[in-house]
Amino acid sequence: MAETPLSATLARLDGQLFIDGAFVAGSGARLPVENPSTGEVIGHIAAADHTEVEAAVTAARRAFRTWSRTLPRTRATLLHRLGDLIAADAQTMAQVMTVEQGKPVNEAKGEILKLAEACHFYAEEATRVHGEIVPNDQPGFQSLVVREPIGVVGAITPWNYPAELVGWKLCASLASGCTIIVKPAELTPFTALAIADKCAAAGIPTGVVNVLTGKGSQVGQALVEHPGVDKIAFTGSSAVGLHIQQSCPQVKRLTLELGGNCPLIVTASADIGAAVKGATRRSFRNCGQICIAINRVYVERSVYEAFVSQLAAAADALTVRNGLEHPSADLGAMASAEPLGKTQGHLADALAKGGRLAAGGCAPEGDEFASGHFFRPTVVADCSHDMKVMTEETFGPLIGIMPFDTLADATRLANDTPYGLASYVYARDLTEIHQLSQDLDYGNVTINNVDAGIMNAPYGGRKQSGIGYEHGRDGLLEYYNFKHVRLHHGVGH
Ligand code: TAP
Repeated sequence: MAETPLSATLARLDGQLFIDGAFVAGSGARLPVENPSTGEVIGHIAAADHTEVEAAVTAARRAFRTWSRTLPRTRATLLHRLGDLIAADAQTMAQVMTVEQGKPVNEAKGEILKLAEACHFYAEEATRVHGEIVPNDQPGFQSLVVREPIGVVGAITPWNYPAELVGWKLCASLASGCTIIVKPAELTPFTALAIADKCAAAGIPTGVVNVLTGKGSQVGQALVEHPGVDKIAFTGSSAVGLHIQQSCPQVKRLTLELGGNCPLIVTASADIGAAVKGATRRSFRNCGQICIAINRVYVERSVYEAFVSQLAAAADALTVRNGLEHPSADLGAMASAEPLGKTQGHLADALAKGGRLAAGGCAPEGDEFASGHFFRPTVVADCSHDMKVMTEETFGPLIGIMPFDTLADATRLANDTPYGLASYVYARDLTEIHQLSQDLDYGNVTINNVDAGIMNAPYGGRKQSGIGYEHGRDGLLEYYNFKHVRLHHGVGH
């Protein structure tokens, strides 16, 4: 078969680790990586062993000495170059993502281009981080508060956004002067390795960026426990986030971006068409495998049936296809059998407890779908809070809906969760809007839109959804320590 840019890229990255500026064939066990649309093995990752983890940490520590002192302007130039190289190769990088993760190529390309944008955003922020001069209580003293990069970052990432969730940590590290070791999800290693390839091409100095593949419980855990890693930047499930926090043997900086169970409230004052459009996008994009996916909807009773029927029709209209062969499909395959099984379980639970199936509920029919992890976008109405779909993160193309009578009821139900990542409101009444933006106990509240994560605003969760922020100036500051320099100069005595 003729070699394509996709097959050439996969062949080049197969079984590789990226340590100290070079790709090296890993010496540990090979683990297969499957295309979730077909079940075909597209390559293997090497499970990094103890020696390889040590080599990456040593390289990152050594590189930190010079990278942390490199002028911000120089780091910014390299980040801009990285953004340009990623954008220039977006099509092939998107195809790599599609064959390991399942999302359609056009959606994957959008993610790659957002990664390129993040490089440019952080490049500009890099030159604007400044300290403070703090008033003193005696004459003759000056207090400077300076910001210094933390050190070596261990970045542990999930499979749902294989480029952006690596990218935010990578860009913040590069901008701040930290060095980084990325441990991507086992399901989606090749996107991370392709990003490392671009870092090398951009001229980012050796050792500043490293990628170790392998199992989270071994390679990820080794980074968590390593005294040479100064900060863990983790995105993933709340269970693993808690485990990382509890198993870290040294005091270490942590940012934990964890799971969600995100509600949407639609009041009778809302533009129902806009609410349906927003719910369709934020529930089913990437097959619902988004930490900020709308999992559950509370609709004021007078507009409840209209909302249910319009959302069901919108869900039925979405196309589900193999995302490599059909780049513009709405949904591709789910990333693996695990989220698909959880989705089916939550659906069965809801239907057994009295939920009404309004759309979907099964895999699409046809040979194209026989070997992949496909599922139709699914809407269940008449739900209650004894159902998993309303109380647990499904992480699949399933949404539960229930009616409410008072705003206080809707708010109570929306906050009835250990999570606090994102919440959504559609309403046009100004009092309702102010009330809900005040009362919803979430790190993100979006009103009459469903895009919580913009690059220049802090993005993070509360409660079991995490600690710390990514994006924006606040996200970048997570990669710095403060230092107070109190200087006695004697002037003014
Ligand atoms: P997890 O199972 O938690 O895995 C995330 C990463 O942690 C993977 O790289 C995994 O490696 C690694 N890992 C597993 N056990 C580990 C351990 N003991 N020590 C160190 N690392 C370990 O999550 P997932 O299933 O990939 O992703 C879905 C979850 O991520 C959802 O809950 C979703 O809400 C959350 N998420 C949150 C956000 C934000 S911004 N809050 C964004 C996206 C996703 P392996 O792949 O090898 O298991």
